[in-house]
Amino acid sequence: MGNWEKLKERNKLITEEILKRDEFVIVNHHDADGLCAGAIMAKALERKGKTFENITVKQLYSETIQEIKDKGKNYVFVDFGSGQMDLLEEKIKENFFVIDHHQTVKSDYEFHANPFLFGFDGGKEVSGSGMAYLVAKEIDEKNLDLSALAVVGAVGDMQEYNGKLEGLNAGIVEDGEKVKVLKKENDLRLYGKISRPLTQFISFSTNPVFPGLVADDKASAEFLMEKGIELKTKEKWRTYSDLTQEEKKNLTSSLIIHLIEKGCSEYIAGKIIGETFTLLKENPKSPLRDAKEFATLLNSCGRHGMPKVGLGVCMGDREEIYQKAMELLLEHRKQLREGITWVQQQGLQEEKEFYFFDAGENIKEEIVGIIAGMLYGSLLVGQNKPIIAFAKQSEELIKVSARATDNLIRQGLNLGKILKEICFELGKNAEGGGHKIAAGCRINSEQQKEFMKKLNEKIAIQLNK
Ligand SMILES: [Mn+2]
Repeated sequence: MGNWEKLKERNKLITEEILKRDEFVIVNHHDADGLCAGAIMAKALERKGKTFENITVKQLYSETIQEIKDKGKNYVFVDFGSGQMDLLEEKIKENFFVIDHHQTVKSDYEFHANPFLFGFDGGKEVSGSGMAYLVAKEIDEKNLDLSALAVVGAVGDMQEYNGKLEGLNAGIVEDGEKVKVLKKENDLRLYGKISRPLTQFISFSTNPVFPGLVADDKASAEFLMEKGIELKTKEKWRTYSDLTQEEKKNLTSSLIIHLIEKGCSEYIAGKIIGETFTLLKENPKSPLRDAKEFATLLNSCGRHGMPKVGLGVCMGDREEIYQKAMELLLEHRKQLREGITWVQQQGLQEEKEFYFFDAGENIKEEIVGIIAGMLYGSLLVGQNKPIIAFAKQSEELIKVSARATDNLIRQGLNLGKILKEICFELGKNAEGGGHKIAAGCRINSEQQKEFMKKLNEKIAIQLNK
């Protein structure tokens, strides 16, 4: 069990120190959670009249720290930093704060907030943006409205184990309900409830993929009509959000039955229902209304080199920057579909202890991890081994993304720890780490074979084989 008093004490200490200082550089990760964390920190500082700038980076590699270390006076690292405490202390001395939820290296540094230091599980109880939110709440009670962004970050980091947000995340949801920025419901958890016509809602679904209906609008339309669900009202295509309660129930149970009939386990099929989070201040027709779609929109910005667009949306722009984000969202969905299709055509390869695919230059390194995660929903792979994805990062470097299932974690798997260890053993430019269930690193191209060999060994040890 986590010690909330001690974590709160740490957040207070950080808050007091932040309020004494000015001229901040907020350094955040480029995924949805990182952007939300960066925006929460920015809002909290802005509301206190502090000056700041945001820097978004793909990863906190040692040369990244070197590059940014003279950009400002005080640094707040959000959604990463815990795995690099030694480097930060060496290069930035005491002019920095780390607010993170990834697994941490040993450090006694004072201005470091991380759930693992206080007995909470940063893999599922709180995200990077959740941690930033808890500090923002210490900075000012008025910041309760930022809980909506913290929930977007948690959903973006896929923290809804067993279909719901638990632990510190659940408290953040309560804050959001209290100040009426959030509504929690039990509902279907597919992407595009607001933004996609019903047929595409089913045929485009990648998490999970519906066998026999995937990428087939005609089959999806027939499936819907068989269930008595009208596709159109007058001339307008209906979306899931347009359906009556009765129709929603009917569609949900039909989809679950369809998955089970096609050989999907009841556990996986059941996962399409769970908690969903509505952002009450957003336009009902906007993808920002749903936390999952908001997170996908942010990933589209950050992971495709446009983090400023994502941050702009988080900070409140609903005009030009928002329009740009909507364009990026379309492109992102297209690249994910192409990536999944590519892996489906190539087939996954199987090692003793893991599945893998090597995308080379066929899938961008920024989204290869998302695609690896989606594969568990695709029925292409069993749930019994982690999935490893390789993609080319540069001439010399390969990006590695690793994903696992809840079940493997319960059996003792810890991908973040394994990748960190292997990188340490490989040396050279190999660096990485992360969560038990999702982690990443980079290695030199010629290290790939050795990497796979070590990976087989270490997974077997953790799973007691
Ligand atoms: Mn995160």
